[in-house]
Amino acid sequence: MRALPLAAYTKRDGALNLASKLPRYCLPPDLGPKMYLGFGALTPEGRFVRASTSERHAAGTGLHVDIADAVNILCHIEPLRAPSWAPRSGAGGLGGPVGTEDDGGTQDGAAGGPSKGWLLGEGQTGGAVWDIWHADDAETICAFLNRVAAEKGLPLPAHPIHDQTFYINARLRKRLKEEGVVGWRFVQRLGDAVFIPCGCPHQVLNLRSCIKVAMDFVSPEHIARCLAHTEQFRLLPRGHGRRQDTLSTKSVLLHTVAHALRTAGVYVAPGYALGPPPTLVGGEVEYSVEYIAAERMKGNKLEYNVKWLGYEEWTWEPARHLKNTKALLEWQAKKQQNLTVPEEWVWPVEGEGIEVEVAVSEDTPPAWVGAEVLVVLVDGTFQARIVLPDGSDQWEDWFSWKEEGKDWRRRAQQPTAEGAASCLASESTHSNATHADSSSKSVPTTTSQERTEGFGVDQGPVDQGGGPPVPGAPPPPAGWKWLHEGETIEVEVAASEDAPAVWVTAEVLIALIDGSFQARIVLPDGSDQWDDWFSWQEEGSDWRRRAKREAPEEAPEGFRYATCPRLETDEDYRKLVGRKVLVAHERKKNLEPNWYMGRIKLFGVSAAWKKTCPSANFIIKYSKTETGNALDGDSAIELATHNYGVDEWWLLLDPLLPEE
Ligand SMILES: O=C(O)CCC(=O)C(=O)O
Repeated sequence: MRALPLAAYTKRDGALNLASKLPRYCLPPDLGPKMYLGFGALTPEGRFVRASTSERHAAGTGLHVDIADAVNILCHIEPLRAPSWAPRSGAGGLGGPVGTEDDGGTQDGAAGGPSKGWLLGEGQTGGAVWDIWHADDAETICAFLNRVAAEKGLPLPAHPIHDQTFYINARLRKRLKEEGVVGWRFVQRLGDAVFIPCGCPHQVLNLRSCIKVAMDFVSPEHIARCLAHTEQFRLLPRGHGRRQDTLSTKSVLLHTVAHALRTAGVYVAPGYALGPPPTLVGGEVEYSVEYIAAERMKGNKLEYNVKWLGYEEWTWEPARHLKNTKALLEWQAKKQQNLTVPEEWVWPVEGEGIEVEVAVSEDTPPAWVGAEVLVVLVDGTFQARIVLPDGSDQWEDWFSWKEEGKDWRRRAQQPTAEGAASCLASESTHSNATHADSSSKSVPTTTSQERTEGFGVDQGPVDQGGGPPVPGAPPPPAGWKWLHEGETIEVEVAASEDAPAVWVTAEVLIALIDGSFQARIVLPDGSDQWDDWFSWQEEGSDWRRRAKREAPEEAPEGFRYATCPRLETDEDYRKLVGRKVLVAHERKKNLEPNWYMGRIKLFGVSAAWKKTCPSANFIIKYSKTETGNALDGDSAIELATHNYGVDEWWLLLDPLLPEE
């Protein structure tokens, strides 16, 4: 791997390999190296072997595209050898079910003039014949192969390239050329490195038995194609072998942007920052824990918030990752000391301004700088964001009630509500919570009910932020199903005082051990989003779990699931009219949550329909016979690529062909 050409791109930590920008807390994508053990297809007489299906597959790789860029090196070749099985005279049986390399090889560009023995000649020195087409030709090739399949009476493939069942032989290449699509055909010899840009359809035929080693990478030039292919793979039908995001493309992109901003001197939240590389201990990658800052229950598992040495970031780690560490012992000792928060202590609340003591460098004396409380935990610890007064840096750190007056202190004067019109609501709620009379009981005086009202759930998306958890709130009863971070739920929201409340989806951001949690609510039309806190007691009233919506394994009788077509222009959308769909419905008064079949009736919906579904763009017609009497008539819905899929909202159906 040290000898890879263009190391800046191809090496795992290459500066131009965007996959290298993923921080260590992300699951690394599988970039290889991978090995292709190829079986030689050519006999010394220049014929193709007749072989079993599995041997034919080993003799090459059918037409496909890869989700990343790749470099492929031919490391070993075997001499041409007469096979123990019968050689096929003239025609050969290579490739997938449609194409076969049946003319002994025709060089592209040779205008139909087959150069007899060309492959044999190449077979003396070469290992494998490659065909690569330009990524821009992929769509034309797809359409072409669909036609070829139809001509042969074969069922339409889910995707003619991603299925990897075609080999484009000389005859098909000639037809493709007549349609203006010409690829590159070349022979890979021992030691040759072939670069395959992401998105380029390619196929390989091994002339001799050989070993190739390939490594994937993500070049800045092709990240857009990687994203487009991730999306194409996502839209493939359930069970399709390529329906995976093996590259974590969006994470790669996100961290690349964060890396670029950071390099340019722009502040990037610590979660996106890269730190120094880890050390290798006994062959295992190890990072050093600087200290533990907090703990929480995630589901029924204990997790610690860890500050990593050399990184400006914390991550939540399962307890088992910290077994026997000094940091854990220190944390447990600290917890012991911190255990009881004094009754009279005034709890800080999320969003509150405090001051913390900071020394900007070793030579400067410590100074008090402003900080904002981010998360408060029930043990009296809290996380705060510290911003240097000149704006040159900001970071997050944890503090405890014990450190008040030493490491942090309350602001002498809280900012007045008049100063920040846009924050009026949250300021006033904060003052409910923080300005409890310090002579009386000092825990925040808001109840979870007050919190909810104060932050606008049920009253519309007017306020940003949300109240903190309430220390001492009763924990959920045994058997209550804990929410986990990242889970999707639904919360009740009214867009204005007159509008009826509707359920919209929200994502759980932080789940605390008292059963309260913070969720991010995003309006369906994308016009607004905000975070809010909920408690376990509010389940069923202010929030509910999302009904499970996994499409049935089998499409309705007489149909099969189709791949989502490109949906970009109005024309693309209009083409859907008349097609059958399976649509997920949530529980309604007389309707069981289920997937129901309907027909796409109309593209474009009236304002009246928009009231029932603001993002709707289609009308679906349901019939009693097709929905088991559950639905009848028209319904508005948004049909788009982002909500297409077996665990999303809709799936297209194609009627089965007679032979399927
Ligand atoms: O060598 C082969 O059989 C296939 C190689 C290939 O398709 C790749 O590296 O992407």
